[in-house]
Amino acid sequence: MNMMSGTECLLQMCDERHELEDYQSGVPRWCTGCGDNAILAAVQRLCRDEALRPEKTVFVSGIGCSSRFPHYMKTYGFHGIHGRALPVAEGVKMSRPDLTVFVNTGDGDCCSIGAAHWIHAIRYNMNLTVFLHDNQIYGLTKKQASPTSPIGTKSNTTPRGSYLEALNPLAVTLGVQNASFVAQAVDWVPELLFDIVKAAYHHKGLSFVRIVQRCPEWLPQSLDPWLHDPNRLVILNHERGLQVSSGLSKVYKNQLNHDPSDLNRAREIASDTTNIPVGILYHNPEIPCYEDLRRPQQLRTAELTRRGLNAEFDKVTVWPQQEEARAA
Ligand SMILES: Cc1ncc(C[n+]2csc(CCOP(=O)(O)OP(=O)(O)O)c2C)c(N)n1
Ligand code: SF4
Ligand SMILES: [Mg+2]
Repeated sequence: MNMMSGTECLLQMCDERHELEDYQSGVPRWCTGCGDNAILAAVQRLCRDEALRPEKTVFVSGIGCSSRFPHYMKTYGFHGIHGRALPVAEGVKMSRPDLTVFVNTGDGDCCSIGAAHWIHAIRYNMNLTVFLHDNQIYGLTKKQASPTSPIGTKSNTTPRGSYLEALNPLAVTLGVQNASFVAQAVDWVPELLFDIVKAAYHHKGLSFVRIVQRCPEWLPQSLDPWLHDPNRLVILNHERGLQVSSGLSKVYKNQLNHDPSDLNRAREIASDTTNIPVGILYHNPEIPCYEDLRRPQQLRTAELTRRGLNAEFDKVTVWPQQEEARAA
């Protein structure tokens, strides 16, 4: 048996205890009051509380203000291309199922250019934690309407106001086969944001969390009706979902006892566009993850990769004997 010395044991304990600073990298360049700051704080706290090993943790993003997220995490990260965060994350998870993989994507990134990847990622249900930073606008490129912009939004691409009802990311996700965890948070209630992020992390399968996020630069007042009236947030509580603290319950009194295993009720709740439902809409831990179906319990070792590559090269290699045989 491999016995650890006292010093080794102590070193390992120190190694497993992490502080917030162990996950913080650089100074975020987001605007003051941008909801992305609150999301970053919640996720860094999660990493600290769960003692995630930075070298075993990956943040993958697309392009956008929100997609700068991996730069601010002292973990592995991949700031990808617009709309392609999910397939990159799936590739990482497929070849390294031992890593914890998070995805940060914007409403343009996920629901517009990346919409096809979004649908299929839900169906594949790989073990990823996905945060949709939904500020209802293209922030980085300076105010173009996105699919989730409310009808009438004036922007550079819709100067007379957008004509279509906003796409509902919760309803879309809940409509796809194999959706296994769907939740909604708002950036301005940090306690609930953290609880939802934590529940998403603990789900095995694709956790989809839409976070309603403020963009004070381009849509400064758009969320004011919900921000200034706590009763317009419907807090979903349940013994199998979130348990809201008594302190928070004094402020957010509009609460709904919702069993997150009830898909039809989750769909009804998702369709409420007057209020913002906050909490876990749907949770089904029984749906298998694609990586487990494809390669149960098998880690991609260096030897396996070498064998696979050699087999591929062999298919196209022309050996000297074959050349000679062909010439004869
Ligand atoms: C293929 C491609 N098309 C367009 C762009 C330009 N572009 C960069 S970010 C972005 C939209 C970002 O909006 P969103 O995903 O909502 O993120 P936010 O900035 O709001 O966080 C666009 C259109 C690009 N980089 N690549
Ligand atoms: S433009 Fe909007 S989304 Fe981008 S950093 Fe500023 S407030 Fe945040
Ligand atoms: Mg956006």
